[in-house]
Amino acid sequence: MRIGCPREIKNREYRVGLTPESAGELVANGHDVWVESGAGEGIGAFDIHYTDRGAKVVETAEEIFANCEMIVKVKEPQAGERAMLREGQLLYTYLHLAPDPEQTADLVKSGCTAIAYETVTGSHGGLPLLKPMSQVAGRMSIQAGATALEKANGGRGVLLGGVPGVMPGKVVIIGGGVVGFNAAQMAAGLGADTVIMDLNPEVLEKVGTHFEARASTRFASRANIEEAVAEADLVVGAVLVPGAAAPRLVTRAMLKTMKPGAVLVDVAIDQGGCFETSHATTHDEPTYVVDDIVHYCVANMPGAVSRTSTYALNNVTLPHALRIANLGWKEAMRADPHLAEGLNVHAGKVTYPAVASELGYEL
Ligand code: PYR
Repeated sequence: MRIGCPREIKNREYRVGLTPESAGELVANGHDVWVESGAGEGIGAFDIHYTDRGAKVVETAEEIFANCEMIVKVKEPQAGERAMLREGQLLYTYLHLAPDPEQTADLVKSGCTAIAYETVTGSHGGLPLLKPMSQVAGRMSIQAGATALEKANGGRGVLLGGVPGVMPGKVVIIGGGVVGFNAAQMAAGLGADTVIMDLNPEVLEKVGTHFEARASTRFASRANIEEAVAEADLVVGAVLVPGAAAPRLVTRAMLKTMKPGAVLVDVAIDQGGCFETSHATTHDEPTYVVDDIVHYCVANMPGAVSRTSTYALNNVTLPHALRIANLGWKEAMRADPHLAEGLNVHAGKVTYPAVASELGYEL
């Protein structure tokens, strides 16, 4: 199979779909790998690193989209990339279609077969192709929030860990899954007063047992969220309903009860965001203020730590990429129903139930 890896073009997206090592693994399995010149520069991988591993470097994304059977990326295809997708072409990347009707319509129109990393499931449960980026984003949410809390950045001038004689900041993390757990590790590690909220008693028990006295847990009822948010210096939105739009758990009315200069970091923004006042921002302009509350809603947080993120991502995407390339996507999905869960669009139809119901497509 000929596999193509274009340069990512989303704002400040420095990750790349294939590391040189992954490209080399595909080549060793008998496949042709075409990489756009400069695609790996954001992780310190140059064209020579790819050619050394047997990949071919081409000058433009157009050549890749025109000639490759499978396109491996990181972020959802941007409008210009979507216009180059062809009938029968395989797209393997993050998509986040539920909150993105335009992208969905373009993929349907293109006739391509689109596999979304974020809906592939795992034999031990969970979403293994989303997990490493959730770990990265969860960990980053605390450093992003800590920066936004600095007075010069619009925040209330609070140091999360405090200092001897001065109380630490209060971090409220809504969602105790992978993002929330990793956020809590960083917040508790800094010495912040950390609260993890979730609706699932088993999740509360698991995080409670893990963190013991270093963080507290609280049931995420509406009343409890209202109370916790009003006391917080930093709120991290870490909820996920697989493949579907995130529920809006913090309303605009709640902002009025918060401390001026407090910060919201919405890690669920890829799925539409879990704060009513969230809208996606970029690494160039990561924050905006609503009702005196600083919002950080960067949709591709892991892109900023591109090297760590790309290697973590390739660890989980490469095994499936190899199987798809070796067996063809249909056989690979027959052999592995967890991979089949990744199919979001095929031959002009939306195939993922949560996306179809969110956007009004027939399955
Ligand atoms: C990202 O890491 O950017 C995702 O879309 C999960």
